Parts: sequence; structure tokens; C-alpha cells
Amino acid sequence: MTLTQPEVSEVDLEGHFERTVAKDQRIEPRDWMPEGYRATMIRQIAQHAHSEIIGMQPEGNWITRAPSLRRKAILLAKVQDEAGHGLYLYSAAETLGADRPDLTERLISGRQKYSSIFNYPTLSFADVGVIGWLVDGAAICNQVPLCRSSYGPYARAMIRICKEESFHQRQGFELLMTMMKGTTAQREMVRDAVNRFWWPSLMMFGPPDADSPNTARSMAWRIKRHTNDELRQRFVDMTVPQAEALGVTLPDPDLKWNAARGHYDFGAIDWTELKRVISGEGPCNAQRVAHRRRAHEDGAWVREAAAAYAAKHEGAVRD
Ligand code: FAQ
Repeated sequence: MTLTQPEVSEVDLEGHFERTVAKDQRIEPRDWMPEGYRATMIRQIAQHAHSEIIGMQPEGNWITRAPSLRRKAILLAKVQDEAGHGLYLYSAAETLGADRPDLTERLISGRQKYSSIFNYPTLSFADVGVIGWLVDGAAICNQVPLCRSSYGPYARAMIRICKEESFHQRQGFELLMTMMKGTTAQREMVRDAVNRFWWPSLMMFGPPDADSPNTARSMAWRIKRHTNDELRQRFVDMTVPQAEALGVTLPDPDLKWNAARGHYDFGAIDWTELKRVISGEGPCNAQRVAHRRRAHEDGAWVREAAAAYAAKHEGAVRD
């Protein structure tokens, strides 16, 4: 008599998946998952990885022009950290069956998105401080809850990424504090940078909840733990006291404490601008993607050399 394994039906698998998510346990790469969950995770992780890699460009632009050796070393380390984040995230996407060269191809052909914030130019060294303070600050607000995301490899990558982003946020704030204690011209540079980056930072959290096609599904699967509007509000509440400590005015006349709500009210966001930037029409979209494409092409010899070395090594091991 042969013993046959009882067939595990799709219903059992789906039930197991749903129960795992409901118990706040992690879905791991070997586990069964609905195709929609897999596709959503690949989309979000790939967009996140692309953001980290494209996000190296605006600040990288200032490495050769940093005002001191100390500032140059800090900036170099920060930009390298962003590269590292991109690599962890591409690896997390690979655990879902995504192919890394294919993801790169989708980025450089404009078929996959990256964060809108990196399509704005960096016009002065104060922008480096403001990106650390506001952009990394927004990234932390968005990403700390993702440490509890239901997909294991993504949640675990997020723990280290958030630690590094917190450090970046501090260094940005410290740079701005130094500039605010400096000359009138330096204070003016900070104010100008804050004015340009404030509204785009609020757009990083995505469209308002009513216009966010993915939030409901991603919340039900515990990929996202809070809605776009909840996180945006958290960021505003966290940042206003920091702006006061710095001595800068955020460019929003409607920004005021609402005691009844226990939150800051803020003005209307120009959602047409976000749509424009996401669809490729932002100030630097073409430049960012062209630069990434050029870097990819310039790196072809490294990939070929690595593949040739791996093949040779494999041959040596077989012999
Ligand atoms: N820019 O339905 P939702 C960083 C897209 S890393 C571009 O609300 P979802 C570190 C969205 O993908 C910054 N596209 O979508 C750093 C969706 O696209 P679809 C990146 C955006 O996914 C600091 C469509 O619009 N962080 O800063 C944007 O539920 C300094 C509809 O939107 C992450 O990626 C946008 N702002 O929520 C590096 C965090 N907003 O469906 C260097 C992980 C929305 O057409 C220097 N991601 N879209 O493919 C997330 O938390 C979510 O994916 C959201 C969007 C919240 C971004």
C-alpha cells in the first residue's frame, strides 16, 4: 500500500495565509501567497528600491562641492547608505521571484515609478540639509510602520534602513542648525530650500486616501499599517516644532495647531503637481532617468567581468 500525501487545496493555503496575516505573523518567501499580494509587494518594494537609487542623485550632485572635508565625508557616507538601501530592497524583491535586471530595465525605460521627491533640483548646499531633515524625516514616518509589514524580508530590511534614515535626518538637522547660526546669506539659503521642499515632502506620502487605489487592499494585507493621510499628518505634527527650533517658517499660511483635533491643520496640497511629477513631467524626471541609464550602460563591463569570473570559478570548482 502506498501512502499518498493529502492534497492541500488552494482554500487551505489561502486560509493559512489569511490567518498568518491576522495573527501579525510574517509571510516568508517559501509560503504560499495570493498572486495579488505578490504583485503588490513586488511593485512597492521595486518602487522603493528605485527611489533609494535615484535618490542618490540630488545629493550626489553636491559631493564635489561640499564646503569642508567634514561635510564631504558625511555626505559621501549618506549617499552610500542610500545605495545600500537600494541593494537590500532589490534583494527583498528577488525573494518574491522578481528579476533584478528586469527591474532595472523597467526603471530606465520609465515603466516603473520612483518617489516624486527626487525629481526636484538641488540648487544650494542647504538643499542637502533640507533633504536630510524633511525627506529622510518623511521617509522615517512612512517606513517605521513598515518594520511591521506582513512580508518578512521587507519588514526586516526596513529595520536597518530606518536606523540609517534616522541618522540622516539628524545630520540634516545639524547642518541646517549650523547654517541658521551662520551668516544672513546662509539663513537665506536655508529658507529658500525649505520653501522649495516643504510641499513636495508632503506629497511623498502619496495621493489623499480617497484617491489612493492601493491603500485599502494593502492595509487589509497588513503591508501598509497606516493610510497616506495618517502618515502625512504624523509628519506635519512632528516637523512643526522642529521648524520652530530651527527658526524657519514653513511656507503654509494655513498651518496652525487645532486643539480640538490634537493635530496641526495645514493648507491644501496641489495634487495636480504630484500627478504631473509622477507621470514624468517633473523638473528633473528626464535627467534622473537618463543619468541612471548612462550609469547602467557604463557599468556593463563590470557585469560582464563578474559573469566571466563566476563562470571561470565554477569551471575550476568542477575540474
Ligand atoms: N511618488 O495607491 P497609492 C526615501 C504611486 S525612499 C511616486 O497611494 P501605495 C529614502 C504609487 O506607487 C522614498 N509615486 O500607492 C531617501 C501608486 O503607483 P501604481 C520612497 C507615488 O503604494 C531619502 C500610485 O501612485 N519610499 O525617501 C507616490 O499604496 C533621502 C497610487 O498611490 C517608499 O517607496 C510618490 N510620492 O502608497 C533616499 C516607501 N505616491 O499603483 C535618498 C514605501 C504614490 O500606479 C535620499 N512605499 N505613488 O504602481 C510606500 O509606502 C507606498 O508605496 C506609498 C504609496 C505610500 C509611496
